[in-house]
Amino acid sequence: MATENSPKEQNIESAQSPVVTINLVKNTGIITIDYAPVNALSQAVRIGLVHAIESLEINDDVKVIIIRCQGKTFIAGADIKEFGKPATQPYFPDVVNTIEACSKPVIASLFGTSLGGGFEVALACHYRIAYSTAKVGMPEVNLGLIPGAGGTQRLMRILGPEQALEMITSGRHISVTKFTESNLFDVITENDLDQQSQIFAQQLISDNNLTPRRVGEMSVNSSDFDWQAAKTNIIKKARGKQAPAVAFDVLEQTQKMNVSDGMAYEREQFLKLRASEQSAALIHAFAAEKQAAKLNSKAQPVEVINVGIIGGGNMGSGIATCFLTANFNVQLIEQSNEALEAGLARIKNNFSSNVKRGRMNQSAPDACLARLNSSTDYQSLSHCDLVLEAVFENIEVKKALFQKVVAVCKPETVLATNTSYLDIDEIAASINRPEQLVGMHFFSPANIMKLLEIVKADKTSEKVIATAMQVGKKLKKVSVLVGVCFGFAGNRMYTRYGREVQQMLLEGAKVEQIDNAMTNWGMAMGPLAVQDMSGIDIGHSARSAQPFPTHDKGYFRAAATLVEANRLGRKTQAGFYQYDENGKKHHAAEVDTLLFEKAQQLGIKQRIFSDEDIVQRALFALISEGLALLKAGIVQRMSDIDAIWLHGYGFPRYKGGPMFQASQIGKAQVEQKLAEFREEFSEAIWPVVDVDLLR
Ligand code: T1G
Repeated sequence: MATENSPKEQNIESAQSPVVTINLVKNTGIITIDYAPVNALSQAVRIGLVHAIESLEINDDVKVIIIRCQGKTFIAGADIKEFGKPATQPYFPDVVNTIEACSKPVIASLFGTSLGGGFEVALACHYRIAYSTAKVGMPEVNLGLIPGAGGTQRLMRILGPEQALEMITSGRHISVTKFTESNLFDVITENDLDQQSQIFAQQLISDNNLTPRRVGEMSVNSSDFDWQAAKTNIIKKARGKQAPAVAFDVLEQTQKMNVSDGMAYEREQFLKLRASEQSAALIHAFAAEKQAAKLNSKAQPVEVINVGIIGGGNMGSGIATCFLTANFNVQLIEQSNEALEAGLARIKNNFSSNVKRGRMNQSAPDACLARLNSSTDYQSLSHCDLVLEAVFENIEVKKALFQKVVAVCKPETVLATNTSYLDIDEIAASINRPEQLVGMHFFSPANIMKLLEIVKADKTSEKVIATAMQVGKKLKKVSVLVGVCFGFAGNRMYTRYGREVQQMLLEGAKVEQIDNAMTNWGMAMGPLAVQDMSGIDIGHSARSAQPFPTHDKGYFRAAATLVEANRLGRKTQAGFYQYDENGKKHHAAEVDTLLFEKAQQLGIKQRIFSDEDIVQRALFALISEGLALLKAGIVQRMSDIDAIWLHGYGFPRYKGGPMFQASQIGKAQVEQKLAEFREEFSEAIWPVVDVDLLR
């Protein structure tokens, strides 16, 4: 936060590090960290900080020290780019201890997001001043870690074990204004932060209040805290993640220790987690998301302000909700006034549910809805920079619709289709500006799911791709660029995964066994419960529009059998499971019989499955299809597939994604397992793939 009052009076010395500088202003030594993009604690920053503290400590002109940052945020944590490399000195806990041990008061000036190691620096300072919009958090659990430089110790001392555990095990970023009841911040200000920090420093000097106030010297007040209840709750919420339970253990074990013993225990546990597969997977997931947003081209996006959305059904209204939330103006189009009313009602309902679930504050929907217009007339799209269709999946309907759109829109309007399976090249070929058409494939519910596949058709221009990616970023989606094929990247892999699940049902695996094996492994939902939820007939009719693969006699026959028996899923209270009037699912004996009979009829041999057999079949189907997609250039990079699976299909983040799993298993073993499946089920079903693409 560079302001007019940024300290620039007297540069007393240039620090050893180019990213940390020291200035002297009226007996305050001001340390400025300037390391874009987020002032992460790289080795250069750590060296600079230690040097700055040490040199200001021995400078007799300095009475108080302020640590501040340049750019858009205070320190956002350890430098994730250094993870996986050998640790370098000065080690971060030593840096933090040097700050706390300083004999002169040190003030931290917080703005933006002070996270992880950044928040630990602030906790080691003797005073904390925060800008009112600042947030703080310990997001280490999201990387499979716990705070590694005294964060567990100092936070527990300031906030008590309950709040500290909540922050550390949830990883949430919390507004500083939520801490007005605690001693975490000395000042929370809406005024110029540098000026306020200076005023605070001058007050300390004029009061001669120059003895550092160290959090590390406080004791922990945990007398009436119910550790056992907290543990049960944390383990339940962790759903397979290790780090929250380790964080709990560290706080519980160290509550009576002094800070240095507590930090030693914390460090020991931190280093164990650093070496864990879960942490590697979660760090991979973080990098995969950032990487997915990067395009190879230098094309500049066009600015999008006005967005037309055609179709106000579940998908269209969800998409409209996203755009409105992200400050775009939306023009909603429907075929009739009744359909329009229903679409508007869905959008309003999405906003009410956002408020109800605490995702939005009470007044936010009104501002969003004020940017929404609606019409049945395509002419009202004439001013739109982007027009996106979300009508039902019929290529002729979509082609006719885009004819009407191009007749009224500007030549530079970006045209987007939200199809899940249709051939975008064919739609593009039907209009006179194919370079303007792109796929923007949202996942249902569109206002909740983070994934957005940006589909590049043959003729889509780079500018249009860049625009779609930028729009995705503004919508706060994880946008991944993919090419055209049946189902694009995500649904093509999902089809392969579903195929194996269906096949296993015919080979004798039971519905509950498959779902439990997959959810115990970490998938958010079992694949068969998912099908019941979305409607078994939906996938069935999409598949029926394609030629049936003649080499594959069991191809989705389980689903077809259920559709024939009118077991369509939750909507008929009968699918792979039976549903009671409260929507609770139960075993469906009829399904066992139907599937057994179908298997007999098809001549498919029955076998006993272990949970591991089930997981391996499903996972290797994903790996195999992922490698095929990479080879065909449908995705740019292996990690893009992981980003897709983490955000669109409930793949456990702590397992990194299917391709990360493949890398962990290793090329040789992947090759061998795929060969075994090929041997058993034929090359047509388990084709040869290029395992060398694995990194
Ligand atoms: N290290 C290195 N680079 C980082 C980074 C970090 N910690 N955080 C963000 N970046 C890069 C990011 O890759 C991107 O780069 C750019 O900054 C902008 O990010 C010892 C163990 C800070 C809230 O987990 O939550 O401290 O893609 O696009 O939406 O206990 O990034 O432009 O090349 O996300 O404004 C704890 C993770 C580490 C913070 C900014 N810290 N980062 O969000 O921009 S562990 C974190 C974030 C730790 C100690 C431990 C967000 C953000 P590029 P962005 P944004």
